Amino acid sequence: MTRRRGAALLALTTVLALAPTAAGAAAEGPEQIVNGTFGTGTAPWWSTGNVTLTLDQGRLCADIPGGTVNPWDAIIGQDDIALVAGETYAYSFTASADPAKVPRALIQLPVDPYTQYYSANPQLDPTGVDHAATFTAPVSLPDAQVAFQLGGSAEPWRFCMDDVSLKGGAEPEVYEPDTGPRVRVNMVGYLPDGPKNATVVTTSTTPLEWLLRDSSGRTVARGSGKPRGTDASSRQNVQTIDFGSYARTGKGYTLTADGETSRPFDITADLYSTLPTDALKFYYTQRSGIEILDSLRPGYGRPAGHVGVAPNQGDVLVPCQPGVCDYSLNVRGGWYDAGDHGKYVVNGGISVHQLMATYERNRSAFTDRQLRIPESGNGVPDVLDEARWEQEFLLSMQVPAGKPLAGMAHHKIHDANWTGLPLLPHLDPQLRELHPPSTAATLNLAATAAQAARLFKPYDPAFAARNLRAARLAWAAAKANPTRYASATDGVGGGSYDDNNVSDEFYWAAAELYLTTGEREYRDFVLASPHHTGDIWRDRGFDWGNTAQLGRLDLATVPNNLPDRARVRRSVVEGADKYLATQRAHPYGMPYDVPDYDWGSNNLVLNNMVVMATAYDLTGTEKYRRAVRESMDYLFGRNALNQSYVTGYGEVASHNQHSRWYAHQLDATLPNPPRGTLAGGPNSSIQDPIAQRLLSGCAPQFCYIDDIESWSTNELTINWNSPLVWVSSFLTDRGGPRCR
Ligand code: 9MR
Repeated sequence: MTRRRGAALLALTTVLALAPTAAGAAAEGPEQIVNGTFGTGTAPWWSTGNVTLTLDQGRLCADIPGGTVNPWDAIIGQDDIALVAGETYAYSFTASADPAKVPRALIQLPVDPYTQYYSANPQLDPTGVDHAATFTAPVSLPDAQVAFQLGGSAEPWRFCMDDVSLKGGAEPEVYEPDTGPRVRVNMVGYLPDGPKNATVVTTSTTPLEWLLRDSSGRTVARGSGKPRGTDASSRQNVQTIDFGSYARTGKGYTLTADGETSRPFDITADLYSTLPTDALKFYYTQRSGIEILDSLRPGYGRPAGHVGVAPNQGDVLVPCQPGVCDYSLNVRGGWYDAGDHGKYVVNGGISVHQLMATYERNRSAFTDRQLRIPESGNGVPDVLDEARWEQEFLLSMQVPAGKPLAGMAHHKIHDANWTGLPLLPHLDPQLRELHPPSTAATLNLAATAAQAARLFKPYDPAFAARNLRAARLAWAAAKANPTRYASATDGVGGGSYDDNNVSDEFYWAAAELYLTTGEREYRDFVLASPHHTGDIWRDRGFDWGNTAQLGRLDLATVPNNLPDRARVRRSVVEGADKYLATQRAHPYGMPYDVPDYDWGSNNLVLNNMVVMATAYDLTGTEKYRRAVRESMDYLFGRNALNQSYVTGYGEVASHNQHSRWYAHQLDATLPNPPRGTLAGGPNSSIQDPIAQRLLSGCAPQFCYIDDIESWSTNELTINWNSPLVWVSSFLTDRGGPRCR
């Protein structure tokens, strides 16, 4: 935690003076930092050659040069710090930056792979801030390194620090999320004719009485809760409340049980009316290669990123990684994947597919001028314009004719090294590189280009034809190179998106090519694929690495002449029945129940909802629509953390998602993510340092923190907003089932 100097410092000092024997203080270990107060010069602190250490009024100060690329291009550090595994340390320092900067404060392994045991991005300003935190060392090490990484700034600046201290014997930081009232509801609200369920965290095992009150406090309904025992996903004893018989619209209802009153919610038919456009608008501000106009997105305007203007080194003429190819490609445009500046064909594929699929499901809901994007007014539905921005990028990643592996697609393009936060796209100084072509990327291109070919045909036949040519070429190239897998170790400067089984991508691509062309080759491939008949409805849902479901869903819903089409349609309903059963058994009403939550669990919840929604479209059976509606409650607050995972929706909602440009938490001049941005959500594996520090041992639903540093639980991503787009469009659909 970091505090401004001044009043806060005084308060901190006073507390320590009044409570010298507080818990933890008695066992305080010896000081591990040598000369952290700079009373005896600057030794043993060291710096990189471009930084000269000086003493200034009893502090260590240094002028940090501008124009460096990486955070580690300018470092001040101290070596040989002993750490003991399992020991909890109190780490603190005061530091200033003029002008204000966000450097990296690390305690780490001093050699490659520089494993970080503590990492923070303190926001420093000219007056100085106090930084204090505890962490538990995961390993014993005689020679850990305390480092301040100060590089990566275009302009020079001055850094000063004092009172650097590291002491063992600290009490582990106990992180208690503020979960508010124990009655958990969909904070946004409920549909008048929809299901209405809530969950109460309680010690009671006998049915609790509940009261529904309107905004004037009048009780309008009452009933008894249903004891549900201990929920494994939260390790809480819970009861559920079903108040679905109440259907009168209104604002500011509350639900009371066990002496607790829920956050207020509405009952209204237009509950989700703004969600489809908000979720879709997310994509414009993720765009690379184009200026984001403040006139279209007030507060979000920014210069074009990666258009070959320094300090950017891309994306107009991007070379391959050394030894991968002898050409450069213009891969300008597309969407940034997430909070990083990478662009990945596999993940771009499912994202653009789901946007196009949302349109394909219900074309009438999508119009021109709907999203306020630069293309609005061109006569094409805005959702297709937005999809085209990505699809053009995917096409540009195809290996050109005459080159080795022509027709395949490069797996990804991103920075040669990871960059720090915050960093606006146009300020990214890193070298951009194309990574080797992969079969998975090639099949993502084949699938989306085939789909684009049929959807763009009425608007731009030339673009449609270009897509179809690219899709056929990609298909043939993938068939010729069926096992070129992206490497799991290719994760420096960008995510690896590795996948060693591409039989599902083959199936999806064949399905899209068949739906567009009706040709025998693709039909035969579909019919022979094990994914065509196997049970592909995983408990964990589908995602960028599991794409057979995309093919199956489209074969069930997009008109075609498959001989076994009725069976395909039935199979989707079977998948939906499975998720429905999961939801019924789950006291938080989730259609996702696994012992350990995956990275981006919220998108898996949403994708399971897509399957149930499609079953409604196929059958018109109300229980599937109800199941989708109830699942939304989880995302909007009926959960263990009592929060919404969509920015701007619900009284308490994620808003500090990990992003280099919506980095308001680190730099108050930058915005939070736009309304309608989905957070990845609880992730049992908690891979990032802040989650490891604060959430260790978490029950699945608690493995989440709305902090910008938590890239493994709280990122935003194009493939997580895409099922939100699909589902929210379904939820606002007034036309009844779509594909009967
Ligand atoms: O969403 C991806 C998740 O399924 C993987 O397990 C994880 C590790 O490879 O990567 C996630 O994707 C990240 C990507 O690698 C880089 N951009 C941000 C993505 C979301 O965190």
